[in-house]
Amino acid sequence: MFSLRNIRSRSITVLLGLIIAACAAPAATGPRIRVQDAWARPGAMGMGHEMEQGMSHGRESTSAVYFVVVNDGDQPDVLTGAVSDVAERVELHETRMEGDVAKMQPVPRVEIPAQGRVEFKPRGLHVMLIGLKRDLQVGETFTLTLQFERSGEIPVRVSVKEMAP
Ligand SMILES: [Cu+2]
Repeated sequence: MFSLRNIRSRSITVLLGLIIAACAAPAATGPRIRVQDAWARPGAMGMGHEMEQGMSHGRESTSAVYFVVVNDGDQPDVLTGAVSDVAERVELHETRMEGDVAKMQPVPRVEIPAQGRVEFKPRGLHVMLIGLKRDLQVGETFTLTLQFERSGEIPVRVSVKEMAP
């Protein structure tokens, strides 16, 4: 027989079912960025430093930072810039070969694909530190803050070391 009690208990069952379904739904979507193996070349303040196969930024002291950006998320993100206390300016650069000559050029943004990784490495993408405010000596560390379109600012600990042979 049809009863009020029956309806109520059925609607509670439906409600419980909805709650359980909501809890079992996949976690929030979006990029999940982490940065690995950050290192920089040594550099001396106030001294032009030959970079990237004889390239230099005039008489300004420079260094370059390399790392791997990993995105474990299911959506892409974009690296749009970086800042650091150790340099006047920080730019995203890419080295390209034009014949036998390595040329650096600024890149405005670097997309990090979903479930993907992008490697910043010598003769490729790098973060350029221009106008060093202090010497960067082998064995030291400093902080570079990477700016992502969606993930915001991510501080990265960078070790200064000589380029691997
Ligand atoms: Cu550069």
